[in-house]
Amino acid sequence: MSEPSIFTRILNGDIPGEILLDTGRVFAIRDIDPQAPLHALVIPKTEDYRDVTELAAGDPGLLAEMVAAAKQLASEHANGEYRLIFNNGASAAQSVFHVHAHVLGNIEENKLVGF
Ligand code: DGP
Repeated sequence: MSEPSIFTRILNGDIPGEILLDTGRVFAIRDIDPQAPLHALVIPKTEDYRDVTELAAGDPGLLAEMVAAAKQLASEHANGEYRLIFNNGASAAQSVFHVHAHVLGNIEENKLVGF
């Protein structure tokens, strides 16, 4: 068994983190290095999928649950609009290989981050 991911350790309460949402199969935390007033990470509880390509092939329903969670976060913490980013692979800026979506909201005009 490999070590639990940093996100699983936050979910389990082993390291601190602000859990914003828990829908059963999906949870959300605030990003430690926010790039917008709302910057959350939506994460499936399973670590079976490294990235969104694997998730879309293996469990598209779970991917749809992630999108629904992103919308809920944007409604609760922003004006309902949101930017959704999946980094896929180290050369595409992915650093945690437990699939997650970045949800950004309330982005100031001309402050679009490039990650
Ligand atoms: P990515 O580069 O797409 O794999 O995104 C990983 C994100 O995870 C990155 O934006 C920072 C965030 N992150 C890493 N470690 C922690 C942590 O310990 N706590 C929280 N809240 N976020 C973390």
